[in-house]
Amino acid sequence: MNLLFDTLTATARPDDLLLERPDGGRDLYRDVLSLTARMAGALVSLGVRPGDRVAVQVEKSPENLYLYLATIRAGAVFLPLNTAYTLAELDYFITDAGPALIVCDPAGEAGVSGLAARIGARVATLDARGAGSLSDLAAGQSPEFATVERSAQDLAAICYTSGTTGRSKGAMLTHGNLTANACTLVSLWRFSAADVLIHALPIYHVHGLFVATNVVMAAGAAMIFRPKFDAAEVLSLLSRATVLMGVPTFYTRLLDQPGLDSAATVSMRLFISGSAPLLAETHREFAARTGLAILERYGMTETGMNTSNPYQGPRIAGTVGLPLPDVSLRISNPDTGGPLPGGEIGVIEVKGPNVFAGYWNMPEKTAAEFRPGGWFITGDLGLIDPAGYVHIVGRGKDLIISGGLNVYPKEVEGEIDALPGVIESAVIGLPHPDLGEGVTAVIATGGSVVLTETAVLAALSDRLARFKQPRKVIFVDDLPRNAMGKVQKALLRDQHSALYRDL
Ligand code: MLC
Ligand code: AMP
Repeated sequence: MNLLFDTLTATARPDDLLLERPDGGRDLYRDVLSLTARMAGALVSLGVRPGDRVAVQVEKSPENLYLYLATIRAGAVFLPLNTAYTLAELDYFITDAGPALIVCDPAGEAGVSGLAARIGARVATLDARGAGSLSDLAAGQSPEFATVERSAQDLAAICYTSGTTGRSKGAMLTHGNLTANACTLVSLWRFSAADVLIHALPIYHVHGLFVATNVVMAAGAAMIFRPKFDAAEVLSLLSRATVLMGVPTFYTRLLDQPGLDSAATVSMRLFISGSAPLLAETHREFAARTGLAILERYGMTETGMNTSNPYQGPRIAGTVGLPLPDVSLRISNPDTGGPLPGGEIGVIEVKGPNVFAGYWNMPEKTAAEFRPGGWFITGDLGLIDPAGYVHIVGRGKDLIISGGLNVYPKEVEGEIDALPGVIESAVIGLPHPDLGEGVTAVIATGGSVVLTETAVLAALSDRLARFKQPRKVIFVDDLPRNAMGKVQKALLRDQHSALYRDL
């Protein structure tokens, strides 16, 4: 058996709908079997063997999803990459992961081929409409494929997640991790074959790729598959759907739609939010407009989902709910790892079948992020209240979350500090009405200002993905430091907290 692929295709009947395509076409579960067979055949003909990595940086399309499923079916390891990454960023992931095959957009083929040649990888293409050399090759393959045997410990995916220091780390997710989390969520969130999910998230991160599609498929449910989030369009789709999964920005943008009310959401049974903190105010406004309480959950690339507000029972604004039934969660002293009594703030640690198998090629980093007994240190700060609900109160890690995407200040600071005229920089996240946090650079120039915001942003444009680039740049003579000489980011955040207030 192939644990993940079999789990994702076991529930539905062949004639059930899997997805409505962006052009209105309908793909049934039966099509999934033949399309992924052809795609898996194409992978094998390109030299992909079980255990090989298949790196994928392509626009969202049903074919991109089938490529994920075909990779799993062929026993290989899926490695999704944000489409916003520049070639400079891609270089690191490709070199680190050593994929056998890189699938990219035809527009990026020339650049990617240069990287691929260095490591001896093959290249195939797939565009936003699902066309390209990979689809051409798949079209000539058999609609039958002998699915490769895979069990719980085998790798299914590597998802890169940036580190607080140093370079990104590839979180190794196994068949067991993804299957356990999907099955737990199907039952907790009461998914059934009758559900229709509006899928408007990207599929290069765990939220859109695993939480959304694995849960839908494990339940034999359907999805309306959109290339990206558009609030007006999602509003118009609500009457044909039952569930939406999104980051908080989805909900603040939906609230800006005058048509969002209880009539518009009458067929919806569940709105789920995660990947970044949902403001209690957004939760309340949404409930007031629609009569429905958004269900907030908490997860990470390394762990999938860890906690969720209940399906039945109070969904409490500002909390991420209770640990999932098969996840153990504790709060520890960040320095010693010692247990803290209920109600005290410490670092959140988790353990369970959802927790990843370690970082690709980084045994020391892996060891450093686990406590004895297999507890994974999330780096998030939180507490457990008397009712057992987990509250996230901050981050021990220096991380900015913009529109649900993680930005590590150190990476941005490294690029800025290399620019002429910069003495040093501090990159901080400031409250942003649309993105949750806006990436902001504070640059010390020692008083001799020759740099402009435009020049800084232009210099970063081919170095960093757009979502990592500062929304605003502030120039100062010097950065504030504490007695230990450490830059006082909290002070900078306080000083500039209103920067985006009037957007
Ligand atoms: C796009 N841009 C962003 C951005 N997304 N900038 C900052 N932060 C973001 N998240 C850029 C665009 O390139 C564009 O650049 C400009 O901002 C405005 O674009 P937009 O049209 O307003 O953005 P849009 O395409 O609508 O995207 C916003 C978004 C999207 C929030 C809908 O980013 C999104 O779908 N986010 C979800 C991310 C996600 O799936 N996270 C899950 C990670 S998994 P320009 O140059 O044109 O101005 C995880 C674990 C867990 O965290 O628990 O789930
Ligand atoms: P990623 O590395 O992209 O997987 O991001 C995981 C991080 O997102 C977590 O460690 C948290 O800091 C944050 N996160 C995810 N869900 C929530 C949530 N509901 N509330 C607050 N933070 C969240």
